[in-house]
Amino acid sequence: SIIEIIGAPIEIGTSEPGAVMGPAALRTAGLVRVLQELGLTVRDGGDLAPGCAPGQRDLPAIRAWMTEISHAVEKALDGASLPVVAGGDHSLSLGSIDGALRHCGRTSRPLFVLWLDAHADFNTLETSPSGNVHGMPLAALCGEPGFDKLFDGGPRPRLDPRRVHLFGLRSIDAGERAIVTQRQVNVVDMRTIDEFGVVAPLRRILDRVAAENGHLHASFDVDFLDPTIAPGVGTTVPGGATFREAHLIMEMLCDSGLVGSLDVVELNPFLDERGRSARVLVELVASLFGRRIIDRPTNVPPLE
Ligand code: DIR
Ligand code: MN
Ligand code: MN
Ligand code: MN
Repeated sequence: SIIEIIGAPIEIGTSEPGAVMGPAALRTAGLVRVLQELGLTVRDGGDLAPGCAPGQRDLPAIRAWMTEISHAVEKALDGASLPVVAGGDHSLSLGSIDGALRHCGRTSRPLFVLWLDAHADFNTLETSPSGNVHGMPLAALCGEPGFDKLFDGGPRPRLDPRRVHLFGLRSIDAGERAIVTQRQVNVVDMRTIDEFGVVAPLRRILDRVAAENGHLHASFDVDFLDPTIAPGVGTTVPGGATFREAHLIMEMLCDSGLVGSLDVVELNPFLDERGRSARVLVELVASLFGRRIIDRPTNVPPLE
């Protein structure tokens, strides 16, 4: 299918300026070119522009952005394209997942979310220590109370927290921790990855999505990666995924054929070191969309 790049230059959800430059840095690092080199058809419609001043961080601006992002993602999916939302801070997932939920509702497929992130992003306005919306999108999407003003009004689809898979978690606030547990959100934290690696836990998730014929939305926060390979993000947390772990995850996602939509979020070029993080992200996206060292039989059996 056609890959549709949707630029969402926002930093309304974070207190660290610079994420507005994310989409531009991803393009500069070759996001469109690497996908074209794989023989894929890429449509880059440029950046969304809902008409608020850049840097505007009030509620009407958030609502305008989320509505715009949601519509763009829904439209791409309805047209059988695969949307890649290039951010911009993680609040953009309020829009992208809302759009994916609307599409899935119409096609009666369950939506699963793979949240590759050091954080759970499950804070509510009450539990958030920072007040930053990029730490809240999953809580809002899953219907925790207090978020109605972030959305357009009108009925909105809810994300099932039991279909959310946090992956790479290593920083969680006390209040959101209680909610994550109570709502039965699935968690593959860094301890699990240290003990079992990425392959076994990810295979379980992918098997589940396949068994339920689900649409998988992958949301990739730069801080999932270790800061030594990706310093260009406002909230680095030590002990993140290595390049090889992240790369293997992308290859497994590619082999699964299950990813129907993707966010690439939180890249902050202002904090990056000479484009390093942007280039790593582009490499990873290329692997997700089929770049491989050499072709191999699908479903390579586990070495036992
Ligand atoms: C923190 C940081 N839990 C907060 N969250 C981030 O502000 O709610 N998410 N950085 O990616
Ligand atoms: Mn579809
Ligand atoms: Mn995040
Ligand atoms: Mn994060």
